[in-house]
Amino acid sequence: LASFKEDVLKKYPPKVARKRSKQFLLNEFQGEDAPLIEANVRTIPGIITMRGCTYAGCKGVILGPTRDIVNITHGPIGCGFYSWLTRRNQTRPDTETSENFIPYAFSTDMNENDIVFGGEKKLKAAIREAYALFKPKAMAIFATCPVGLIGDDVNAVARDMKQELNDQGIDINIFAFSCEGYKGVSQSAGHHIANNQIFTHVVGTSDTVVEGKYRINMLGEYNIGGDAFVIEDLMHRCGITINATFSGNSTYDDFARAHTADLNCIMCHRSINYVAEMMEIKYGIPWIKVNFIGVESTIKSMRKIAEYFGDQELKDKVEQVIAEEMPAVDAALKDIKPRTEGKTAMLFVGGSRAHHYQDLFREMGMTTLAAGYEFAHRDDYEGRKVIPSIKVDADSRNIEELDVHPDPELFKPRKSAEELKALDECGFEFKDYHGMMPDMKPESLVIDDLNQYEADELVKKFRPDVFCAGIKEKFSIQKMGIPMKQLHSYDSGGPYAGFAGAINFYQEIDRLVNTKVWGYMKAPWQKKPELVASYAWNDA
Ligand code: CFM
Ligand code: HCA
Repeated sequence: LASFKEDVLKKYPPKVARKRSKQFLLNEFQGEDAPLIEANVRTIPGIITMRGCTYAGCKGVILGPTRDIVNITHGPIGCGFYSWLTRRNQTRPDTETSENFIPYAFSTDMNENDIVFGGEKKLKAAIREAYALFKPKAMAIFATCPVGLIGDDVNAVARDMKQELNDQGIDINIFAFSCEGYKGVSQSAGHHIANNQIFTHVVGTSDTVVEGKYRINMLGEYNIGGDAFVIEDLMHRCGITINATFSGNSTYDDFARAHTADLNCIMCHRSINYVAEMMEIKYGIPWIKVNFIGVESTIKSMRKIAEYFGDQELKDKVEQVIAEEMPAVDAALKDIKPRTEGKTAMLFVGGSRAHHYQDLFREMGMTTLAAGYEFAHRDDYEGRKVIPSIKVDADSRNIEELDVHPDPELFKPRKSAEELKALDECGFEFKDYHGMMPDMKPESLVIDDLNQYEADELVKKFRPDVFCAGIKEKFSIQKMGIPMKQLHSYDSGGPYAGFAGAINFYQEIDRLVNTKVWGYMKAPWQKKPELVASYAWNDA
């Protein structure tokens, strides 16, 4: 593995090799002292990165899964089209007539004329038209690259249009996002821009309190392939109320009353951890890291939530639900493990799944040889303890940090000082995330912002039994005869969360790594040189 890094870097010009070298390491360390890895830095031009853009992170990832906000892309049609449902985020409206705009892609369809003469008028017309057709309670406007380049002011348009409609007696909230694709290093900047605006314009604006003894928010769970439905079912059976999810299967009203929950649970740390911090400061809601990918992690997370509330009744209920689920899990593992044990995987995904899914592979007896994130930050690799030492560069400064204070009316501590102390003494961890590297084997490879060339080299050299990444990697990997599983869209599979999801995953991976089809990838003449055709070319 160590020589692999050297071999790969040799192909780059010296300056590129020096930069890549800091994002590419052997996970050798003792205990919690993970080595420093460079992350959240710009991709070197010319490299075929796996990353997406800031607009994708804002519109596609954070706001995409909301069902009753009309999300209008101000830009050329491709931006709106390609961020529309490719992520397989699902939603379940309360009734057949409840608002659901997810099946629609709203866009101003900017063309050359708008680029030359400005697109603000067209955007205003689009907002009026969308209002007349759908009468939504909220609209969100997203800037794409050309909007920033020509200087259309989406925030001013949102303000003006909100005023115009409010003046007609219409109760509507309209807000905009300066999430031009180039604004940050990756999707991660888009998450931050989206979350800041939702926190500023929506959270805390409703005083509806949902009934329930144990009321939590689920942050960073986007209901890909129906994952949130599985988690909702588990929580419901335990007697836990999900007050708001950011943002899988969510509504505008869920966000508006998010400040009333008693605990924030973070699934995807990368895309939202700062919202939990801000909600704690402003409203007094503590937060914990959870993970519902993998059976052991699901159990740990359920017990952690129960421990936070502390009631024996809840703890018993959680144990009962776990006991109901485990026989099917044990039976599935007993079936598949003899075929998956000892096999190997590589995972290169976004900002949290490359870590979370290692748990599922471990349960199947499989080893992760190499893993990395597309756009996570150092804390997602090394743990939150490194946050104070992360350099603030020009790109990070480009993304606004909100100045948050306790809300004079809405701040309410959820636990007394004694209760917090008692939890602390039992080893209960608030606001912590240990990151990916401490969970990986010392001899594994960790590579940030993997690119096409490096992915090809990894596969050629180590021939893993399965390679997990996204659509851009899918076919080049499969053409090398290695099964490829998309861990973004789940291909057409899922859900993979919770117990039922884990069983799905075990069974799919078992089929994928054991099918004989990959052995047929070589054409007959590649295996038998005597079949190679020879051509005679006659110039005459
Ligand atoms: Fe979080 Fe996500 Fe991910 Fe992410 Fe994404 Fe995604 Fe992902 Mo694709 S929010 S960081 S920006 S878990 S869309 S649901 S699959 S890259 S690992
Ligand atoms: C995004 C969305 C994406 C892309 C997945 C992929 C997703 O980053 O814009 O490259 O296959 O999960 O849909 O991450």
